[in-house]
Amino acid sequence: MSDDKIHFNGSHHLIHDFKHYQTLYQQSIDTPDAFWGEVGQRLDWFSPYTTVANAHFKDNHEIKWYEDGTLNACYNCIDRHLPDKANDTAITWQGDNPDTYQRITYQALYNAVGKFANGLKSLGVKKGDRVIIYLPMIPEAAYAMLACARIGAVHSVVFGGFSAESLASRIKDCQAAYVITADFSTRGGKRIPLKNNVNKALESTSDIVKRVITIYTDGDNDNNGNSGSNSHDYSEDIPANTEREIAYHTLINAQSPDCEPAVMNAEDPLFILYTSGSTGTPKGVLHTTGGYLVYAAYTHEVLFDYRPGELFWCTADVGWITGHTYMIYGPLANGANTLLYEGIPTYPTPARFWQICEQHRVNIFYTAPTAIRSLMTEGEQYATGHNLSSLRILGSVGEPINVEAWQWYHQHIGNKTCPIVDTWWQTETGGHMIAPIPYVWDQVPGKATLPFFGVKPVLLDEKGQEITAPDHEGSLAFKHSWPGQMRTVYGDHQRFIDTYFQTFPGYYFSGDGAIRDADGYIRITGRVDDILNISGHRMGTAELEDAFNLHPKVAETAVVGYPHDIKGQGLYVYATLFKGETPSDELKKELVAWIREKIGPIATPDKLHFTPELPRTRSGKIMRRILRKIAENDIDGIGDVSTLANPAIVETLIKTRIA
Ligand code: 6R9
Repeated sequence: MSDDKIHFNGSHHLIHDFKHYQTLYQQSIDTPDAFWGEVGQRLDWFSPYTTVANAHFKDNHEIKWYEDGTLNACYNCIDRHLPDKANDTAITWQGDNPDTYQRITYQALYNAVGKFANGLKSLGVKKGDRVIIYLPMIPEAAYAMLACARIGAVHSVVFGGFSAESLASRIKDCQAAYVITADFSTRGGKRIPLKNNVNKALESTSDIVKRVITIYTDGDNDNNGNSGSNSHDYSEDIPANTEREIAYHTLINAQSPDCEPAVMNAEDPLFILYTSGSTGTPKGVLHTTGGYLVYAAYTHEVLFDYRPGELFWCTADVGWITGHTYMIYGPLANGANTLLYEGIPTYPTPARFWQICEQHRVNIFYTAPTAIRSLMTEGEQYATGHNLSSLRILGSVGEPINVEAWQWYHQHIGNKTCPIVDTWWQTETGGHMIAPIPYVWDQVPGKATLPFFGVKPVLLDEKGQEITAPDHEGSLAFKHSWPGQMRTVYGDHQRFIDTYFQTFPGYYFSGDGAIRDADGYIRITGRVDDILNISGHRMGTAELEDAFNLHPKVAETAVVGYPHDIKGQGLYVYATLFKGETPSDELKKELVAWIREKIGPIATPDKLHFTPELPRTRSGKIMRRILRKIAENDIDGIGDVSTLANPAIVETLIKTRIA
């Protein structure tokens, strides 16, 4: 069945029309080496590659692209633009405070990154060392990532909303001897202490972490691109171990801005980013240098139709893959002007996003459906009160966009003239996989539509057979590698194989379900595994349950998602207690505080349901399907429960369901 399509007037600067896309797409599938060999030329290589793809979805599951080429990601994001763009803005930084912003030119970026890189070197950071970056959305977050890339250190950015314990587990997993942080994060007018979390994390990682670099943020960002007075007396804030601690401004003060970029092999690691899986602790998704950067830059240019001089704003936090690929690496590799916003969508008012779009004349705006839905409930008057005429392209990422949110975005933000690029991809894929190329084909609200070049999606049935008939839902998998694909789970290649290639041998399995219409347009239906997507944040139910179960009063938990108007999915937690413990509002509060400390505020349950037991099969397996139905209030959908070991509990759960 085909839906009504929406047409946007305009033309793409690279892809002339649909036929052109089809021709290029076919080439990219039939002759990937030729196709990606040419695309790879968009980067500057120190020594050229002579091979392109060497990737296997079987046997050793080794994925290599451009494997004998050498390059440096930071050089590609900065140095090579200097001859033409030294005085062009690379980063437009907008502070949480509406009066505070900076325009950082490519030259200023070069200087800041070079000093930081030399500073890191002076502390002993070497090629291959892991560096944890735990920072708010300040320019130094970009400097830190690029400085690592410059010297070949492997950064791992940890989202500032994660707790001390989450931070510690990541430090341990990748054995990071260096941590870069800030005293505070400022969001919505409030200062949230970050360094305190680092101090707490250090209690269990002091044998691993050698140096901690702290950026003191108070009042040192002004509107002239001058960041960093050195007036802060940091001695009072710093706990005992002064040998380990160093203030950022002290570190970079006397450094030269010139730092020779390290010569990296295309397959040398660029970064590790932790993401939730359906089992166990978060996985360290490893991306390497050459393929990732080619893919980031190319998808950024094609899918946003990015043109020189335009201002591109991706609202994601730097702690997520979207912040890596479409706030930092993609745009800067393309010599773009990329906007970094420190604050939240609703401060000082729900007009903030639109006020920033107007103030800085944003051309391309990329955000998550959850943000659109929450601003939608505030009313369109916040948007209509601003001049949004600079906007040309809109984007969506992180979760399926519902038709209502799509229409609101289209009408009130895009003035019905801006294509909406609904981009489906994952931390693991490095960049966009399925999304409409703006102007090149007509769109259907809620459909990510067609694959990007080189991407061969298939829908598989339970037996692993490819579904070719239209309008049948299946598991979304991919037949061939693409340059931006993750290479391994850091330190655990077997986990990489088990997670992504075991369900359907020979394919990369995404964990998502999808349905394809007669035009080949794909609509993503959501995760088919035990991963939740709360406000576009990925969370594994197993990881959450493990954290709850550590609480001394909790015997067992089962965490499921249910449809939530704004967050997409809400978090419903069923908990059983140890004998002698009684459910109470007090205990509820205790458990909420517990999970916020174990994982972070993003894991705060929406509903917490105490129950004497969980429904189980005779073999003892928790019946999550039933728990999901109850959470969704789909009581009719529960079906037959007579085969359960304890069928009576279902009735009790329905009666005590948290509405
Ligand atoms: C980039 C990012 C990945 C999961 C993915 C899927 C969901 C992302 C989507 C989407 C429908 C879209 N997802 N984009 N679902 N439409 N346009 O979000 O990475 O945090 O790893 O999440 O997010 O379920 O599998 P990540």
